[in-house]
Amino acid sequence: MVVPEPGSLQSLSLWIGSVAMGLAALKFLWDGWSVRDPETQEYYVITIFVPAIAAVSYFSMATGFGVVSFDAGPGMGETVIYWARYADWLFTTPLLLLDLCLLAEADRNTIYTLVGLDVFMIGTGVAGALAREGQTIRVVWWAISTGALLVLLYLLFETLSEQASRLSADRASLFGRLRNLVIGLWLLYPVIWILGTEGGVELFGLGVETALFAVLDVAAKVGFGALLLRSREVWASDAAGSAAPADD
Ligand code: RET
Repeated sequence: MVVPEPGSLQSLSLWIGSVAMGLAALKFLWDGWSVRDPETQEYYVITIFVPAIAAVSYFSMATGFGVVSFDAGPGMGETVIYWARYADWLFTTPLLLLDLCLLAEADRNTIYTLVGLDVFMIGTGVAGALAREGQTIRVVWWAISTGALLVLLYLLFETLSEQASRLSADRASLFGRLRNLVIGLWLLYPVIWILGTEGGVELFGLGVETALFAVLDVAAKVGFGALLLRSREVWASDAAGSAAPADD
């Protein structure tokens, strides 16, 4: 077990991440509590689980359970890996995609393809993170994972956007904003990974890397969720008898 040193940038980022995610989950839960319209509830159920899962993942990393240290082989040496992030991403990234797909009224095959690519991306990413065969093999895993990300983002941009263009102007525009947020933020993950300690380039250390991932995670989960749920009138407008918007 490798407990991040109390007071270090790593430890601070993880504790702040955990509290921020926990508070966001509670806020979304609070806002969604009185919702009765099933379609609206669907977005709340999905979106509440995203920060809730992240909160426990961050807690596990801050307390030393979600982190391992091992000899990663040639070009790497002793390496500290926060494996709990991948457990978090494995569940939360498909949930975020599901939100986008619901909003775009995507067909089932598009949903399966996106979720499949996403699980493939996180799966190959964790293989790279836990690889002990040295830096070259890690870079190969990274390239495979990044390939899946690029195809996934292309599908968001093409297929899903095409399906969203048939929606009302308001809904299509909200979809466009959320989609751009996803494309912009998700592309930064492989960059941090390869330039940081996982890829072995070590342009910055584990402290900076942990802080950068924390900022990205909060933006990609809480920023995304808040924007989606705040725009409830856009997707709940045609749902009969939908509850009044929550007080913010
Ligand atoms: C990894 C491994 C290296 C290659 C790629 C990766 C992509 C990760 C992504 C994560 C997104 C996480 C989100 C979390 C919070 O909500 C796994 C770093 C491509 C895109 C959005």
